Amino acid sequence: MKTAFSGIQPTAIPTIGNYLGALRNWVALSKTHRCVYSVVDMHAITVRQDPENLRKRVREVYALILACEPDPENTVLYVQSHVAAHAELSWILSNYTMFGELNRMTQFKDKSAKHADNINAGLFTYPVLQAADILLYDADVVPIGEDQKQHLELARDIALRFNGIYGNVFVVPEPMIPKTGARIMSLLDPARKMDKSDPNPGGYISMLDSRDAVITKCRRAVTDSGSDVRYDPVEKPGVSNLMTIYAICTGKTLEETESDFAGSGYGAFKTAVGEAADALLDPIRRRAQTLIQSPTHLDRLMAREAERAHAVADPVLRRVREVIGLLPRK
Ligand code: ATP
Ligand code: LTN
Repeated sequence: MKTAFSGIQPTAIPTIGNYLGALRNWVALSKTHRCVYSVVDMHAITVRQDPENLRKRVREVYALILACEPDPENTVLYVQSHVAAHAELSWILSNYTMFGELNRMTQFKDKSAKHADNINAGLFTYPVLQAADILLYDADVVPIGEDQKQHLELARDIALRFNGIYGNVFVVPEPMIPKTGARIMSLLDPARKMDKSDPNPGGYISMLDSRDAVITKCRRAVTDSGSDVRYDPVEKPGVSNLMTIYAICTGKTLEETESDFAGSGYGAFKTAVGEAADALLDPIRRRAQTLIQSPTHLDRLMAREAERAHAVADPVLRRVREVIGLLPRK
């Protein structure tokens, strides 16, 4: 069985963008791969977090992933900071990553602009920790949205550089980016990606939004002038984004979506998008709400899963320590 690894930040409740771009594939891969999935709390602290809120979010995001029902036989789901090997490998790999490489990362540039008062070193070295996450589990494939492609390429470059010096220590991972849904755009600004940390909640559909909120947000989504429901991301980015959401939620093609709404106008179309999104999210939301009510159960699961993750990561870390010449730890 090949291995898949991916992570999600507990910065906010995941959105339908996170689901369609990434989580949906996490679940699909769990049928055919050994999967290791992580709530990456150490990545989340590159942006200032309220401690109480962070604890709450980690449990909520963990519950939401469980509620998406990846196959438990093949899946390890753990909290990143519970496995110390991530921090250690990240430090080691930072010595095999060039300043110029990190300086080209568009996520760093975007987040620096957004958090101009806190452009810290962790924000800069964030992709090194991400490379450590992936390489620690000998991952063959990494299911992600389009925005993470550049980080994955860097992780591959680091692995190849390291292997070039020390032999085949790391598996070089491949990204898995879906053909549709890899970049769901904001409902209020179709030029920007839908972001779970958007200060305006009207821009995203959270996976825990109520049915009413989902439908209202879709009805208020920015569309384009004209009235035909036609897929054209350049001329009609707002409508095309809603069509993508509708098509994936209902399992229809974009052509079928176009013909379903021929001549019906934007009003009816937007309501139908909201209903389709709600139908997809409703069972996940219900399961997640039940799990969130039992924090002690979640904490017990997290402890068990951290041990399982540690058992995979530790031999890889030992391999790395040995090839670079660190004396073994007794
Ligand atoms: P933040 O706003 O805190 O940076 P985010 O919404 O970008 O969060 P992440 O936790 O960074 O979410 O990403 C989790 C996964 O979801 C990643 O694989 C990422 O590529 C994917 N993803 C994020 N936003 C979108 C989107 N708008 N469309 C499709 N996939 C997305
Ligand atoms: N950087 C990613 C989250 C992330 C990740 C990973 C994704 C951290 N570690 C390892 C895939 C593999 C993000 O911002 N979406």
